[in-house]
Amino acid sequence: MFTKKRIITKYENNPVMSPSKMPIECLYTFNPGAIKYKDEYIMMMDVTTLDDIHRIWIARSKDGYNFTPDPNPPKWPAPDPKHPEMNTYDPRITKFGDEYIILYASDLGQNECRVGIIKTKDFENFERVSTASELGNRNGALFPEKINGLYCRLDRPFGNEQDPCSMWVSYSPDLVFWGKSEPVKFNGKPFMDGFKMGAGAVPIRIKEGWLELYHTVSTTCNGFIYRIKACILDADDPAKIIGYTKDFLLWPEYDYEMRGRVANVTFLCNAIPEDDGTIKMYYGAADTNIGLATAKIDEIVAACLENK
Ligand code: BMA
Repeated sequence: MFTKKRIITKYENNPVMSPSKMPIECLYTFNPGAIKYKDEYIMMMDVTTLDDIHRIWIARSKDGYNFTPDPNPPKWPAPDPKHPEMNTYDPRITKFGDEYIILYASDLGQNECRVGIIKTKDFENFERVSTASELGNRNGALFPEKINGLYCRLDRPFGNEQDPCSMWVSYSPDLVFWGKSEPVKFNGKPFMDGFKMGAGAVPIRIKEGWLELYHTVSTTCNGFIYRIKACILDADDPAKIIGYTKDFLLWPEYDYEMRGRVANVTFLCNAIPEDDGTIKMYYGAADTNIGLATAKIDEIVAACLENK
């Protein structure tokens, strides 16, 4: 059956953030981690400065639609000298107890990437947790609670960005040492959706397990297209997919999503649950802008359960 209507609605005044809204000249503003903190929406964006370095920069909003970037980027905790980093991007924010733990891509170049981990209590002061794990990993998304006594994250081990790679689950006793890694599976087999795929949003606890909005990449004659789908992961064994959406939920269709640093990209790092059962998604568009999209959690869950 064909889905009759789209589940995700894009905000009519998108994009909510673009390079022209920044207090400095910059190349791109995209792929934010996003969360509600006190009475504000916080976005930790990838702001690529004129030297082509990807830096994390915070923007804040009272209403979730109008964002004001901070005058300066946050003071970023120094990396371990053994694992220097140049670019920092794709931050995913997890509220864990009274702390916010941020997993991000820490790289020295496109194919030299690790998952870096920092934390904050106030989005003003940040502290390093671990410089980074093993080389050749990205798209780290920490679950908001321990699973079977261990920290748990989604990640995406990869060799070369041009090669197929998929979503894995890894565990840690201390957020520093990671192991027990295994690919996410559907019906007992490693799950692959598209040419390559990886975590999008930090998983959200629902009664059926964990809702995960992931990115899936298709190839075309003109390059990759990044689109968003969703799956439900088992509550106690998150390497097990219970069901996933057959249809794409979010895809590039407007100019601000189709033209920019990398054309045809919609990319997600967090989805923010609201009290009315909806989620807000601040998504990167063409690696250049940030759009806002909303959806009802129940409708996404139902679409996942149609395909078990
Ligand atoms: C991925 C990440 C994202 C980016 C996407 C498309 O590998 O680097 O930051 O949005 O590629 O370029």
